[in-house]
Amino acid sequence: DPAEAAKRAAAQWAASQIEDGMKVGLGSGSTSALVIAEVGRRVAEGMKITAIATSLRSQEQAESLKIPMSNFGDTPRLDVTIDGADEVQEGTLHLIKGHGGALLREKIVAMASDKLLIAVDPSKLVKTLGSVFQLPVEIVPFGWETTYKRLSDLGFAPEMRMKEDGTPYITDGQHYIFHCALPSERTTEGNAEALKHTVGVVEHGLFLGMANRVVIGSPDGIQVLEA
Ligand code: DER
Repeated sequence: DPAEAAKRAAAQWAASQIEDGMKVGLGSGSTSALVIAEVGRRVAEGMKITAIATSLRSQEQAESLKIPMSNFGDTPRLDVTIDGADEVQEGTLHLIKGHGGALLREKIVAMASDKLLIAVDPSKLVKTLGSVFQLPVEIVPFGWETTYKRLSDLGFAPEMRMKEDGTPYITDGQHYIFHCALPSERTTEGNAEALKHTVGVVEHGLFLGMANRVVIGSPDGIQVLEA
């Protein structure tokens, strides 16, 4: 499967950027799972790192691989976080993240990191954000109907993310996720601001100006984009 090979190439290169003694943020999603597997292999060979995960699922995978885990009480800053993305905008390296449901912890961990390295397959590169994916937005469950209305009135056309059983998806942080459109009447930054200032919104999946490097895997190698 060429997409799998591309993800694997990106993940392995990203994991190779980790140096002994580093404090590392571990991302969420299928590409990050390949990164964590590679990090686990290197830890088994003697690499010394401490890590903080961006989701319970990534935490469980890392612990199963005996990757030493820490927390922000003991480790307030990280040297690098390696994560995936749903969309990477060519040129700006702005990201849409969150389709793995982990955007809140991903953004908190990314903000505590000196460097953010994103590993993707080529399908994630877009010219305009929102062209392939809608934007995930994390919402407080209490009064979600009122937040839904506020976001609708702002043109975001929110849709509740549901589980197979027909109940709302619940994040690690015990919140809901709305999938939103990006109204063209505002700039990307304008939409990010409007979301952040909407009561009931916890966080959104626009990671603007946060990625330092993006590694794009392909079946015959990798390409690295620098911010
Ligand atoms: O939720 C996220 O931002 C994750 O990084 C995820 O969406 C990336 O997806 P992947 O499974 O294609 O790596």
